[in-house]
Amino acid sequence: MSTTADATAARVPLQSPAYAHWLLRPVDAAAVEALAKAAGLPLPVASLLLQRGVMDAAAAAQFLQPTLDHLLDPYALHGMAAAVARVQQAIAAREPILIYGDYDVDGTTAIVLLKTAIEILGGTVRFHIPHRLRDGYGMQAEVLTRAATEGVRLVISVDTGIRAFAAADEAARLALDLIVTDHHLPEAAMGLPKALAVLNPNQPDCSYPCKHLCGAGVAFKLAQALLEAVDAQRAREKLLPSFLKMLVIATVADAVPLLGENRVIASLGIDGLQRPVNVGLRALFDVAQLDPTRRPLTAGDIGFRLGPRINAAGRMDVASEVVELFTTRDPGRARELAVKLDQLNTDRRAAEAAVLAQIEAMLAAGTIDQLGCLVIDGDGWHRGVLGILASRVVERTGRPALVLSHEDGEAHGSGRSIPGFHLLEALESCHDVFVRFGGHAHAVGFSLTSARVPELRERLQQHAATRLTAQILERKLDCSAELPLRQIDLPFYQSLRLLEPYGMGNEEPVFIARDLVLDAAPQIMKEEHIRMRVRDGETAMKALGWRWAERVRSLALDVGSRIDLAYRLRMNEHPDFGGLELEIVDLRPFASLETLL
Ligand SMILES: [Mn+2]
Repeated sequence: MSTTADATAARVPLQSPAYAHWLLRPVDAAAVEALAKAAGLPLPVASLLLQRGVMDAAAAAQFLQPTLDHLLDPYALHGMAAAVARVQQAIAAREPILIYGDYDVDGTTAIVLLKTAIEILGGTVRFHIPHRLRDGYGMQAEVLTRAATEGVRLVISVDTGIRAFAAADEAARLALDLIVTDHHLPEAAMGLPKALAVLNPNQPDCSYPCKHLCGAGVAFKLAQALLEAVDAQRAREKLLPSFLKMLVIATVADAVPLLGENRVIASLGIDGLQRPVNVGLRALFDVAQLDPTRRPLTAGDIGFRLGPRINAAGRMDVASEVVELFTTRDPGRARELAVKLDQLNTDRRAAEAAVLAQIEAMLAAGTIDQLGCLVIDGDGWHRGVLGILASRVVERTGRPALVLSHEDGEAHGSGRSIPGFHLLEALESCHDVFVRFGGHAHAVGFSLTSARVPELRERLQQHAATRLTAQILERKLDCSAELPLRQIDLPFYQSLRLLEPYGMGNEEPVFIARDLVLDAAPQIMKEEHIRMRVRDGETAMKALGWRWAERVRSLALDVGSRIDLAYRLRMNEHPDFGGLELEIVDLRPFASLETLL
Protein backbone atom coordinates (compact mmCIF):
# COMPACT_ATOMS: atom_id res chain seq x y z
CA MET A 1 0.00 0.00 0.00
CA SER A 2 1.35 3.42 -0.84
CA THR A 3 1.99 6.15 1.67
CA THR A 4 2.24 9.89 1.41
CA ALA A 5 5.63 10.00 3.08
CA ASP A 6 6.94 13.01 1.24
CA ALA A 7 4.07 15.43 1.56
CA THR A 8 6.22 18.32 0.48
CA ALA A 9 6.99 16.87 -2.95
CA ALA A 10 5.79 19.01 -5.82
CA ARG A 11 2.29 17.94 -6.73
CA VAL A 12 0.44 18.36 -9.95
CA PRO A 13 -3.31 18.48 -9.26
CA LEU A 14 -5.07 15.19 -9.94
CA GLN A 15 -8.11 16.78 -11.54
CA SER A 16 -8.02 17.43 -15.25
CA PRO A 17 -8.39 21.08 -16.17
CA ALA A 18 -11.99 22.22 -16.56
CA TYR A 19 -11.83 22.41 -20.33
CA ALA A 20 -10.08 20.05 -22.72
CA HIS A 21 -7.75 21.49 -25.28
CA TRP A 22 -9.44 21.04 -28.67
CA LEU A 23 -6.81 20.04 -31.18
CA LEU A 24 -7.58 20.64 -34.83
CA ARG A 25 -5.51 18.62 -37.24
CA PRO A 26 -3.76 20.85 -39.77
CA VAL A 27 -4.85 20.39 -43.38
CA ASP A 28 -3.57 21.71 -46.68
CA ALA A 29 -6.57 23.61 -48.10
CA ALA A 30 -5.33 23.32 -51.70
CA ALA A 31 -4.87 19.55 -51.40
CA VAL A 32 -8.35 19.21 -49.87
CA GLU A 33 -9.89 21.12 -52.75
CA ALA A 34 -7.98 19.11 -55.35
CA LEU A 35 -9.02 15.77 -53.83
CA ALA A 36 -12.64 16.89 -53.36
CA LYS A 37 -12.80 17.86 -57.02
CA ALA A 38 -11.01 14.77 -58.36
CA ALA A 39 -13.06 12.32 -56.28
CA GLY A 40 -16.37 14.22 -56.35
CA LEU A 41 -16.59 14.51 -52.57
CA PRO A 42 -17.69 17.23 -50.14
CA LEU A 43 -14.73 19.28 -48.87
CA PRO A 44 -14.93 18.04 -45.25
CA VAL A 45 -14.89 14.40 -46.42
CA ALA A 46 -11.87 15.04 -48.64
CA SER A 47 -10.19 16.67 -45.66
CA LEU A 48 -10.90 13.60 -43.49
CA LEU A 49 -9.45 11.32 -46.17
CA LEU A 50 -6.27 13.38 -46.39
CA GLN A 51 -5.93 13.18 -42.61
CA ARG A 52 -6.03 9.38 -43.06
CA GLY A 53 -3.23 9.35 -45.62
CA VAL A 54 -5.51 9.04 -48.66
CA MET A 55 -3.87 11.26 -51.24
CA ASP A 56 -5.60 10.74 -54.62
CA ALA A 57 -8.92 9.81 -56.23
CA ALA A 58 -7.94 6.15 -56.78
CA ALA A 59 -6.94 5.72 -53.14
CA ALA A 60 -10.14 7.51 -52.10
CA ALA A 61 -12.27 5.09 -54.15
CA GLN A 62 -10.48 2.15 -52.56
CA PHE A 63 -10.89 3.63 -49.06
CA LEU A 64 -14.58 4.39 -49.51
CA GLN A 65 -15.48 1.11 -51.24
CA PRO A 66 -13.18 -1.74 -50.22
CA THR A 67 -13.54 -5.07 -52.08
CA LEU A 68 -11.92 -8.53 -51.92
CA ASP A 69 -9.65 -7.47 -54.80
CA HIS A 70 -7.99 -5.03 -52.41
CA LEU A 71 -6.64 -7.86 -50.24
CA LEU A 72 -2.89 -7.92 -50.76
CA ASP A 73 -0.93 -10.75 -52.40
CA PRO A 74 0.04 -13.15 -49.57
CA TYR A 75 3.37 -13.81 -51.31
CA ALA A 76 4.35 -10.20 -50.68
CA LEU A 77 5.04 -11.45 -47.13
CA HIS A 78 8.68 -12.49 -46.91
CA GLY A 79 8.94 -16.27 -46.35
CA MET A 80 5.46 -17.14 -47.67
CA ALA A 81 6.58 -19.49 -50.46
CA ALA A 82 8.68 -21.61 -48.08
CA ALA A 83 5.88 -21.70 -45.49
CA VAL A 84 3.23 -22.74 -48.04
CA ALA A 85 5.45 -25.48 -49.48
CA ARG A 86 6.17 -26.98 -46.06
CA VAL A 87 2.52 -26.95 -44.97
CA GLN A 88 1.45 -28.54 -48.26
CA GLN A 89 4.08 -31.24 -47.73
CA ALA A 90 2.76 -31.91 -44.22
CA ILE A 91 -0.81 -32.14 -45.49
CA ALA A 92 0.21 -34.53 -48.28
CA ALA A 93 2.22 -36.73 -45.87
CA ARG A 94 -0.57 -36.65 -43.27
CA GLU A 95 1.84 -35.29 -40.65
CA PRO A 96 0.12 -33.83 -37.59
CA ILE A 97 0.76 -30.08 -37.38
CA LEU A 98 0.96 -28.18 -34.09
CA ILE A 99 -0.34 -24.61 -34.08
CA TYR A 100 1.09 -22.66 -31.16
CA GLY A 101 -1.14 -19.70 -30.32
CA ASP A 102 -1.90 -17.22 -27.61
CA TYR A 103 -4.75 -16.78 -25.13
CA ASP A 104 -6.23 -13.46 -26.23
CA VAL A 105 -8.77 -12.75 -28.99
CA ASP A 106 -6.02 -12.34 -31.56
CA GLY A 107 -4.18 -15.52 -30.61
CA THR A 108 -7.26 -17.73 -30.38
CA THR A 109 -8.92 -16.54 -33.60
CA ALA A 110 -5.55 -16.94 -35.37
CA ILE A 111 -5.64 -20.61 -34.36
CA VAL A 112 -9.23 -20.97 -35.56
CA LEU A 113 -8.43 -19.44 -38.97
CA LEU A 114 -5.31 -21.46 -39.71
CA LYS A 115 -6.66 -24.71 -38.23
CA THR A 116 -9.84 -24.42 -40.29
CA ALA A 117 -7.92 -23.71 -43.50
CA ILE A 118 -5.54 -26.65 -43.03
CA GLU A 119 -8.39 -29.01 -42.15
CA ILE A 120 -10.37 -27.93 -45.22
CA LEU A 121 -7.30 -28.98 -47.21
CA GLY A 122 -7.23 -32.38 -45.50
CA GLY A 123 -4.52 -31.73 -42.91
CA THR A 124 -4.43 -32.79 -39.26
CA VAL A 125 -4.02 -30.04 -36.67
CA ARG A 126 -3.61 -29.87 -32.94
CA PHE A 127 -3.08 -26.63 -31.07
CA HIS A 128 -1.53 -25.28 -27.90
CA ILE A 129 -2.54 -22.16 -26.00
CA PRO A 130 -0.34 -21.08 -23.11
CA HIS A 131 -1.93 -20.84 -19.68
CA ARG A 132 -1.93 -17.14 -18.81
CA LEU A 133 -0.64 -17.49 -15.26
CA ARG A 134 1.29 -20.76 -15.39
CA ASP A 135 3.12 -20.37 -18.70
CA GLY A 136 3.44 -16.62 -18.98
CA TYR A 137 4.11 -15.06 -22.36
CA GLY A 138 5.78 -16.67 -25.36
CA MET A 139 6.58 -20.18 -26.61
CA GLN A 140 7.75 -22.79 -24.13
CA ALA A 141 10.39 -25.34 -25.15
CA GLU A 142 8.72 -28.14 -23.11
CA VAL A 143 5.58 -27.93 -25.23
CA LEU A 144 7.70 -28.57 -28.32
CA THR A 145 9.53 -31.47 -26.66
CA ARG A 146 6.21 -33.11 -25.82
CA ALA A 147 4.83 -32.51 -29.32
CA ALA A 148 7.93 -34.08 -30.87
CA THR A 149 7.55 -37.24 -28.80
CA GLU A 150 3.95 -37.40 -29.99
CA GLY A 151 5.01 -37.42 -33.63
CA VAL A 152 4.66 -33.76 -34.59
CA ARG A 153 7.21 -32.66 -37.20
CA LEU A 154 5.88 -29.19 -38.03
CA VAL A 155 5.04 -26.36 -35.63
CA ILE A 156 3.41 -23.10 -36.72
CA SER A 157 3.26 -20.25 -34.24
CA VAL A 158 0.50 -17.66 -34.57
CA ASP A 159 0.48 -14.23 -32.88
CA THR A 160 3.64 -15.27 -31.03
CA GLY A 161 7.14 -16.61 -31.59
CA ILE A 162 9.08 -13.66 -33.01
CA ARG A 163 11.25 -13.51 -29.88
CA ALA A 164 11.10 -17.24 -28.99
CA PHE A 165 14.83 -17.86 -29.42
CA ALA A 166 15.11 -20.67 -26.86
CA ALA A 167 12.03 -22.47 -28.15
CA ALA A 168 13.30 -22.15 -31.73
CA ASP A 169 16.67 -23.63 -30.73
CA GLU A 170 14.84 -26.48 -29.01
CA ALA A 171 12.78 -27.06 -32.16
CA ALA A 172 15.99 -27.26 -34.21
CA ARG A 173 17.50 -29.72 -31.71
CA LEU A 174 14.37 -31.89 -31.97
CA ALA A 175 14.45 -31.68 -35.79
CA LEU A 176 11.04 -29.98 -35.69
CA ASP A 177 10.36 -27.60 -38.55
CA LEU A 178 9.16 -24.26 -37.23
CA ILE A 179 7.16 -21.62 -39.10
CA VAL A 180 6.82 -18.42 -37.10
CA THR A 181 3.85 -16.20 -37.95
CA ASP A 182 3.64 -13.11 -35.80
CA HIS A 183 3.07 -9.36 -35.93
CA HIS A 184 5.00 -8.25 -32.86
CA LEU A 185 8.23 -6.34 -33.36
CA PRO A 186 11.34 -8.51 -33.67
CA GLU A 187 14.06 -8.12 -31.08
CA ALA A 188 16.47 -5.54 -32.52
CA ALA A 189 19.76 -6.97 -31.23
CA MET A 190 19.03 -10.72 -31.39
CA GLY A 191 17.43 -10.69 -34.83
CA LEU A 192 15.01 -13.46 -35.76
CA PRO A 193 14.57 -16.88 -34.17
CA LYS A 194 15.89 -19.85 -36.17
CA ALA A 195 12.99 -21.10 -38.27
CA LEU A 196 12.11 -22.66 -41.61
CA ALA A 197 10.15 -19.49 -42.38
CA VAL A 198 9.25 -16.33 -40.52
CA LEU A 199 6.12 -14.48 -41.63
CA ASN A 200 6.00 -11.05 -40.06
CA PRO A 201 5.41 -7.79 -41.92
CA ASN A 202 7.57 -6.10 -39.29
CA GLN A 203 10.74 -8.08 -39.93
CA PRO A 204 13.49 -6.03 -41.59
CA ASP A 205 13.47 -7.99 -44.88
CA CYS A 206 9.73 -7.77 -45.43
CA SER A 207 8.37 -5.15 -47.81
CA TYR A 208 4.72 -6.07 -47.17
CA PRO A 209 2.79 -2.81 -47.46
CA CYS A 210 0.47 -3.32 -44.47
CA LYS A 211 2.66 -3.34 -41.37
CA HIS A 212 -0.30 -3.27 -39.00
CA LEU A 213 -1.85 -6.70 -39.53
CA CYS A 214 -2.80 -8.30 -36.24
CA GLY A 215 -1.52 -11.80 -35.42
CA ALA A 216 -4.66 -13.40 -36.84
CA GLY A 217 -4.13 -11.23 -39.93
CA VAL A 218 -0.72 -12.79 -40.58
CA ALA A 219 -2.16 -16.28 -39.97
CA PHE A 220 -4.98 -15.39 -42.38
CA LYS A 221 -2.47 -14.52 -45.11
CA LEU A 222 -0.95 -18.01 -44.79
CA ALA A 223 -4.46 -19.52 -44.86
CA GLN A 224 -5.31 -17.40 -47.92
CA ALA A 225 -2.20 -18.59 -49.79
CA LEU A 226 -2.89 -22.24 -48.91
CA LEU A 227 -6.55 -22.06 -49.95
CA GLU A 228 -5.92 -20.11 -53.15
CA ALA A 229 -3.20 -22.57 -54.18
CA VAL A 230 -5.79 -25.37 -54.33
CA ASP A 231 -8.87 -23.58 -55.68
CA ALA A 232 -8.56 -19.85 -56.14
CA GLN A 233 -12.16 -19.39 -57.22
CA ARG A 234 -13.69 -21.31 -54.31
CA ALA A 235 -11.37 -19.49 -51.93
CA ARG A 236 -12.40 -16.14 -53.33
CA GLU A 237 -16.11 -16.72 -53.53
CA LYS A 238 -16.80 -18.82 -50.49
CA LEU A 239 -13.99 -19.28 -48.03
CA LEU A 240 -12.23 -15.92 -47.69
CA PRO A 241 -15.44 -13.95 -47.04
CA SER A 242 -16.31 -16.26 -44.16
CA PHE A 243 -12.74 -16.17 -42.82
CA LEU A 244 -12.94 -12.38 -42.79
CA LYS A 245 -15.87 -12.54 -40.34
CA MET A 246 -13.57 -14.16 -37.81
CA LEU A 247 -10.56 -12.04 -38.71
CA VAL A 248 -12.35 -8.74 -38.23
CA ILE A 249 -13.02 -9.67 -34.60
CA ALA A 250 -9.29 -10.05 -33.94
CA THR A 251 -8.44 -6.98 -36.02
CA VAL A 252 -10.80 -4.73 -34.06
CA ALA A 253 -10.13 -6.34 -30.65
CA ASP A 254 -6.33 -6.17 -31.08
CA ALA A 255 -6.70 -2.41 -31.67
CA VAL A 256 -4.58 -2.28 -34.84
CA PRO A 257 -5.19 0.73 -37.11
CA LEU A 258 -8.12 0.09 -39.48
CA LEU A 259 -6.22 1.49 -42.45
CA GLY A 260 -4.72 -0.15 -45.55
CA GLU A 261 -5.49 -3.88 -45.75
CA ASN A 262 -6.99 -3.75 -42.24
CA ARG A 263 -9.67 -1.41 -43.58
CA VAL A 264 -10.55 -3.99 -46.24
CA ILE A 265 -10.72 -6.65 -43.51
CA ALA A 266 -12.81 -4.42 -41.24
CA SER A 267 -15.23 -3.30 -43.91
CA LEU A 268 -15.87 -6.70 -45.54
CA GLY A 269 -15.71 -8.52 -42.22
CA ILE A 270 -18.34 -6.34 -40.57
CA ASP A 271 -20.54 -6.64 -43.68
CA GLY A 272 -20.23 -10.42 -43.37
CA LEU A 273 -20.96 -10.43 -39.65
CA GLN A 274 -24.41 -9.02 -40.38
CA ARG A 275 -25.14 -12.61 -41.47
CA PRO A 276 -23.26 -14.94 -39.12
CA VAL A 277 -23.31 -18.61 -40.15
CA ASN A 278 -20.77 -20.23 -37.80
CA VAL A 279 -22.76 -21.76 -34.92
CA GLY A 280 -20.25 -20.47 -32.37
CA LEU A 281 -20.54 -16.92 -33.66
CA ARG A 282 -24.32 -17.14 -33.61
CA ALA A 283 -24.31 -18.41 -30.03
CA LEU A 284 -21.94 -15.62 -29.03
CA PHE A 285 -24.17 -13.02 -30.71
CA ASP A 286 -27.10 -14.40 -28.70
CA VAL A 287 -25.45 -14.13 -25.30
CA ALA A 288 -24.12 -10.66 -26.18
CA GLN A 289 -27.66 -9.70 -27.25
CA LEU A 290 -26.57 -8.72 -30.73
CA ASP A 291 -29.06 -9.16 -33.52
CA PRO A 292 -27.95 -7.59 -36.80
CA THR A 293 -31.44 -8.03 -38.29
CA ARG A 294 -32.65 -5.48 -35.72
CA ARG A 295 -29.64 -3.19 -35.52
CA PRO A 296 -26.58 -3.45 -37.80
CA LEU A 297 -23.47 -4.65 -36.02
CA THR A 298 -20.70 -2.06 -35.64
CA ALA A 299 -16.98 -2.12 -34.88
CA GLY A 300 -17.98 -0.88 -31.41
CA ASP A 301 -20.05 -4.03 -30.87
CA ILE A 302 -16.95 -6.10 -31.66
CA GLY A 303 -14.72 -4.03 -29.41
CA PHE A 304 -17.07 -3.72 -26.45
CA ARG A 305 -19.31 -6.78 -26.61
CA LEU A 306 -17.74 -9.65 -28.56
CA GLY A 307 -14.07 -8.99 -27.81
CA PRO A 308 -14.40 -8.87 -24.00
CA ARG A 309 -16.40 -12.11 -23.93
CA ILE A 310 -13.78 -13.92 -26.00
CA ASN A 311 -10.95 -12.37 -23.99
CA ALA A 312 -12.64 -13.39 -20.72
CA ALA A 313 -11.74 -16.99 -21.52
CA GLY A 314 -8.03 -16.16 -21.63
CA ARG A 315 -8.20 -13.99 -18.54
CA MET A 316 -9.86 -16.81 -16.67
CA ASP A 317 -7.67 -19.51 -18.26
CA VAL A 318 -9.97 -21.47 -20.52
CA ALA A 319 -8.89 -19.97 -23.86
CA SER A 320 -9.02 -23.34 -25.63
CA GLU A 321 -12.80 -23.16 -25.29
CA VAL A 322 -12.78 -20.22 -27.68
CA VAL A 323 -11.25 -22.45 -30.32
CA GLU A 324 -13.86 -25.10 -29.56
CA LEU A 325 -16.66 -22.52 -29.72
CA PHE A 326 -15.70 -21.43 -33.23
CA THR A 327 -14.94 -24.90 -34.58
CA THR A 328 -17.81 -26.98 -33.21
CA ARG A 329 -20.73 -27.80 -35.49
CA ASP A 330 -23.03 -28.63 -32.60
CA PRO A 331 -25.33 -25.68 -31.79
CA GLY A 332 -26.05 -27.09 -28.32
CA ARG A 333 -22.37 -27.27 -27.43
CA ALA A 334 -21.82 -23.80 -28.93
CA ARG A 335 -24.62 -22.42 -26.78
CA GLU A 336 -23.08 -24.04 -23.68
CA LEU A 337 -19.64 -22.55 -24.41
CA ALA A 338 -21.04 -19.11 -25.25
CA VAL A 339 -23.01 -19.03 -22.01
CA LYS A 340 -19.82 -19.95 -20.16
CA LEU A 341 -17.84 -17.15 -21.84
CA ASP A 342 -20.63 -14.74 -21.01
CA GLN A 343 -20.53 -15.83 -17.37
CA LEU A 344 -16.72 -15.51 -17.28
CA ASN A 345 -17.08 -12.01 -18.67
CA THR A 346 -19.61 -11.17 -15.96
CA ASP A 347 -17.19 -12.57 -13.35
CA ARG A 348 -14.36 -10.57 -14.86
CA ARG A 349 -16.43 -7.39 -14.70
CA ALA A 350 -17.36 -8.08 -11.09
CA ALA A 351 -13.70 -8.68 -10.18
CA GLU A 352 -12.79 -5.48 -11.97
CA ALA A 353 -15.55 -3.43 -10.32
CA ALA A 354 -14.64 -4.67 -6.84
CA VAL A 355 -10.98 -3.68 -7.20
CA LEU A 356 -11.87 -0.42 -8.94
CA ALA A 357 -14.07 0.51 -5.97
CA GLN A 358 -11.09 -0.14 -3.67
CA ILE A 359 -8.82 1.98 -5.87
CA GLU A 360 -11.33 4.82 -5.99
CA ALA A 361 -11.60 4.75 -2.22
CA MET A 362 -7.79 4.89 -2.00
CA LEU A 363 -7.68 7.84 -4.40
CA ALA A 364 -10.44 9.66 -2.54
CA ALA A 365 -8.81 9.02 0.85
CA GLY A 366 -5.48 10.34 -0.43
CA THR A 367 -3.64 7.13 0.43
CA ILE A 368 -2.12 6.97 -3.04
CA ASP A 369 0.71 9.30 -3.94
CA GLN A 370 -0.86 11.51 -6.55
CA LEU A 371 2.43 12.39 -8.13
CA GLY A 372 3.38 12.09 -11.78
CA CYS A 373 2.84 8.43 -12.47
CA LEU A 374 0.43 6.46 -10.28
CA VAL A 375 1.64 3.17 -8.78
CA ILE A 376 -1.32 1.41 -7.17
CA ASP A 377 -0.98 -1.96 -5.47
CA GLY A 378 -3.10 -4.38 -3.51
CA ASP A 379 -3.18 -7.98 -2.32
CA GLY A 380 -4.58 -10.81 -4.39
CA TRP A 381 -6.23 -8.69 -7.09
CA HIS A 382 -7.07 -10.87 -10.07
CA ARG A 383 -4.13 -10.68 -12.44
CA GLY A 384 -6.38 -11.04 -15.47
CA VAL A 385 -7.93 -7.61 -14.93
CA LEU A 386 -4.90 -5.46 -13.99
CA GLY A 387 -4.53 -4.03 -17.51
CA ILE A 388 -8.18 -3.04 -17.66
CA LEU A 389 -7.91 -1.49 -14.21
CA ALA A 390 -4.86 0.52 -15.25
CA SER A 391 -6.86 1.82 -18.24
CA ARG A 392 -9.71 2.82 -15.94
CA VAL A 393 -7.35 4.69 -13.62
CA VAL A 394 -5.84 6.51 -16.61
CA GLU A 395 -9.34 7.50 -17.80
CA ARG A 396 -10.25 8.62 -14.31
CA THR A 397 -7.10 10.60 -13.49
CA GLY A 398 -5.59 11.55 -16.85
CA ARG A 399 -2.23 10.17 -15.64
CA PRO A 400 -0.09 7.16 -16.48
CA ALA A 401 -0.81 4.36 -14.02
CA LEU A 402 0.63 1.02 -12.94
CA VAL A 403 -1.65 -1.41 -11.12
CA LEU A 404 0.01 -4.26 -9.22
CA SER A 405 -1.18 -7.29 -7.36
CA HIS A 406 0.82 -8.96 -4.59
CA GLU A 407 0.81 -12.72 -4.25
CA ASP A 408 3.29 -14.78 -2.20
CA GLY A 409 5.88 -12.01 -2.07
CA GLU A 410 5.74 -11.37 -5.78
CA ALA A 411 4.07 -8.42 -7.49
CA HIS A 412 2.64 -8.65 -10.99
CA GLY A 413 1.46 -5.56 -12.74
CA SER A 414 0.15 -3.88 -15.85
CA GLY A 415 0.50 -0.26 -16.83
CA ARG A 416 -1.16 2.14 -19.24
CA SER A 417 0.01 5.57 -20.29
CA ILE A 418 -1.17 8.80 -21.88
CA PRO A 419 0.05 10.24 -25.20
CA GLY A 420 3.45 11.89 -24.80
CA PHE A 421 4.70 9.72 -21.94
CA HIS A 422 6.66 6.62 -23.01
CA LEU A 423 5.85 4.05 -20.35
CA LEU A 424 8.26 1.34 -21.53
CA GLU A 425 11.13 3.84 -21.39
CA ALA A 426 9.98 4.77 -17.89
CA LEU A 427 10.25 1.10 -16.87
CA GLU A 428 13.60 0.78 -18.63
CA SER A 429 14.88 3.65 -16.47
CA CYS A 430 14.56 1.31 -13.47
CA HIS A 431 15.04 -2.01 -15.28
CA ASP A 432 17.03 -3.59 -12.44
CA VAL A 433 14.05 -3.66 -10.03
CA PHE A 434 12.08 -6.02 -12.29
CA VAL A 435 12.13 -9.77 -12.63
CA ARG A 436 10.77 -9.17 -16.09
CA PHE A 437 9.02 -6.44 -18.01
CA GLY A 438 7.93 -5.65 -21.56
CA GLY A 439 5.47 -3.73 -23.67
CA HIS A 440 5.47 -0.49 -25.57
CA ALA A 441 4.99 3.25 -25.22
CA HIS A 442 1.41 3.13 -23.92
CA ALA A 443 1.05 -0.34 -22.34
CA VAL A 444 3.38 -2.51 -20.24
CA GLY A 445 3.38 -5.70 -18.21
CA PHE A 446 5.92 -6.60 -15.54
CA SER A 447 6.76 -8.48 -12.37
CA LEU A 448 9.07 -7.85 -9.42
CA THR A 449 9.46 -8.96 -5.82
CA SER A 450 6.92 -7.22 -3.58
CA ALA A 451 9.67 -5.81 -1.37
CA ARG A 452 10.95 -3.65 -4.21
CA VAL A 453 7.68 -1.91 -5.03
CA PRO A 454 8.49 1.18 -2.91
CA GLU A 455 11.78 1.51 -4.78
CA LEU A 456 9.96 1.18 -8.12
CA ARG A 457 7.53 3.89 -7.06
CA GLU A 458 10.29 6.26 -6.06
CA ARG A 459 12.48 5.77 -9.11
CA LEU A 460 9.51 6.05 -11.42
CA GLN A 461 8.57 9.37 -9.86
CA GLN A 462 12.11 10.64 -10.37
CA HIS A 463 11.92 9.62 -14.00
CA ALA A 464 8.47 11.18 -14.47
CA ALA A 465 9.27 14.40 -12.59
CA THR A 466 10.91 16.09 -15.58
CA ARG A 467 9.06 14.28 -18.35
CA LEU A 468 5.44 14.45 -17.28
CA THR A 469 4.91 18.13 -18.00
CA ALA A 470 1.72 20.12 -17.51
CA GLN A 471 1.40 20.22 -21.28
CA ILE A 472 1.39 16.42 -21.53
CA LEU A 473 -1.08 16.13 -18.65
CA GLU A 474 -3.51 18.58 -20.19
CA ARG A 475 -6.75 16.94 -21.34
CA LYS A 476 -6.93 16.95 -25.13
CA LEU A 477 -9.64 16.31 -27.67
CA ASP A 478 -8.75 15.49 -31.27
CA CYS A 479 -11.11 17.29 -33.63
CA SER A 480 -11.33 16.76 -37.38
CA ALA A 481 -12.68 20.04 -38.72
CA GLU A 482 -14.72 23.13 -38.14
CA LEU A 483 -18.20 22.32 -39.40
CA PRO A 484 -20.80 25.07 -38.96
CA LEU A 485 -24.37 23.78 -38.74
CA ARG A 486 -25.40 25.27 -42.08
CA GLN A 487 -22.99 22.88 -43.86
CA ILE A 488 -24.73 19.81 -42.47
CA ASP A 489 -27.21 18.11 -44.77
CA LEU A 490 -28.27 14.59 -45.73
CA PRO A 491 -25.95 14.19 -48.77
CA PHE A 492 -23.03 15.24 -46.59
CA TYR A 493 -24.01 12.75 -43.88
CA GLN A 494 -24.34 9.99 -46.47
CA SER A 495 -20.88 10.58 -47.91
CA LEU A 496 -19.48 10.81 -44.39
CA ARG A 497 -20.89 7.37 -43.63
CA LEU A 498 -18.66 5.88 -46.33
CA LEU A 499 -15.77 6.34 -43.89
CA GLU A 500 -17.24 3.62 -41.63
CA PRO A 501 -16.37 1.30 -40.03
CA TYR A 502 -14.67 3.58 -37.54
CA GLY A 503 -12.07 2.37 -35.13
CA MET A 504 -8.41 2.71 -34.26
CA GLY A 505 -6.63 4.93 -36.82
CA ASN A 506 -9.95 5.81 -38.44
CA GLU A 507 -11.74 7.41 -35.52
CA GLU A 508 -15.24 8.74 -35.93
CA PRO A 509 -14.83 12.43 -36.78
CA VAL A 510 -15.46 15.06 -34.12
CA PHE A 511 -16.47 18.43 -35.54
CA ILE A 512 -16.45 21.89 -34.02
CA ALA A 513 -19.22 24.48 -34.32
CA ARG A 514 -18.65 27.85 -32.66
CA ASP A 515 -20.88 30.49 -31.18
CA LEU A 516 -24.11 28.52 -31.09
CA VAL A 517 -27.05 29.99 -29.21
CA LEU A 518 -29.35 27.91 -27.02
CA ASP A 519 -32.95 28.16 -28.26
CA ALA A 520 -34.26 27.07 -24.85
CA ALA A 521 -32.97 25.89 -21.49
CA PRO A 522 -31.40 22.42 -21.71
CA GLN A 523 -33.79 19.58 -20.91
CA ILE A 524 -32.56 17.02 -18.41
CA MET A 525 -33.43 13.41 -19.29
CA LYS A 526 -33.44 10.64 -16.67
CA GLU A 527 -31.43 12.95 -14.41
CA GLU A 528 -28.23 12.20 -16.28
CA HIS A 529 -28.54 13.20 -19.90
CA ILE A 530 -29.43 16.41 -21.65
CA ARG A 531 -31.21 17.45 -24.78
CA MET A 532 -31.09 20.95 -26.16
CA ARG A 533 -31.69 22.97 -29.31
CA VAL A 534 -28.80 25.02 -30.61
CA ARG A 535 -28.93 27.67 -33.30
CA ASP A 536 -26.39 29.07 -35.72
CA GLY A 537 -28.14 31.95 -37.49
CA GLU A 538 -30.93 30.40 -39.55
CA THR A 539 -29.97 26.80 -38.79
CA ALA A 540 -31.13 25.08 -35.61
CA MET A 541 -30.41 21.47 -34.58
CA LYS A 542 -31.02 19.12 -31.68
CA ALA A 543 -28.00 18.28 -29.54
CA LEU A 544 -27.86 15.35 -27.13
CA GLY A 545 -25.39 14.89 -24.31
CA TRP A 546 -25.03 11.52 -22.63
CA ARG A 547 -24.20 11.99 -18.94
CA TRP A 548 -23.83 15.74 -19.50
CA ALA A 549 -26.50 16.86 -17.01
CA GLU A 550 -24.10 17.66 -14.19
CA ARG A 551 -21.66 19.63 -16.35
CA VAL A 552 -24.48 21.57 -17.96
CA ARG A 553 -25.90 22.47 -14.55
CA SER A 554 -22.52 23.69 -13.34
CA LEU A 555 -22.18 25.84 -16.46
CA ALA A 556 -25.64 27.34 -15.72
CA LEU A 557 -26.64 27.17 -19.37
CA ASP A 558 -29.97 28.78 -20.21
CA VAL A 559 -31.90 30.12 -23.14
CA GLY A 560 -29.68 32.55 -25.04
CA SER A 561 -26.39 31.10 -23.72
CA ARG A 562 -23.64 31.10 -26.35
CA ILE A 563 -21.48 28.00 -26.57
CA ASP A 564 -18.78 26.32 -28.65
CA LEU A 565 -19.58 22.71 -29.35
CA ALA A 566 -17.50 19.65 -30.25
CA TYR A 567 -19.84 17.03 -31.66
CA ARG A 568 -20.42 13.89 -33.69
CA LEU A 569 -23.21 13.59 -36.22
CA ARG A 570 -26.04 11.18 -35.48
CA MET A 571 -29.09 10.04 -37.40
CA ASN A 572 -32.17 9.67 -35.27
CA GLU A 573 -34.36 7.10 -37.04
CA HIS A 574 -37.55 8.01 -35.15
CA PRO A 575 -40.41 8.35 -37.68
CA ASP A 576 -41.78 11.54 -36.06
CA PHE A 577 -38.84 13.32 -34.45
CA GLY A 578 -36.10 11.75 -36.58
CA GLY A 579 -33.36 13.47 -38.53
CA LEU A 580 -29.77 14.55 -38.14
CA GLU A 581 -28.71 15.42 -34.60
CA LEU A 582 -25.56 16.45 -32.79
CA GLU A 583 -24.06 14.25 -30.11
CA ILE A 584 -22.16 16.41 -27.64
CA VAL A 585 -18.52 15.41 -27.20
CA ASP A 586 -17.48 18.59 -25.39
CA LEU A 587 -18.85 22.06 -24.88
CA ARG A 588 -17.78 25.29 -23.28
CA PRO A 589 -18.91 28.89 -23.15
CA PHE A 590 -18.29 30.66 -26.46
CA ALA A 591 -14.69 31.73 -26.98
CA SER A 592 -13.77 30.89 -23.41
CA LEU A 593 -10.43 29.42 -24.43
CA GLU A 594 -10.15 30.91 -27.87
CA THR A 595 -6.51 31.71 -27.31
CA LEU A 596 -5.64 28.04 -26.93
CA LEU A 597 -6.61 27.34 -30.55
MN1 LIG B 1 -1.68 -9.95 -31.24
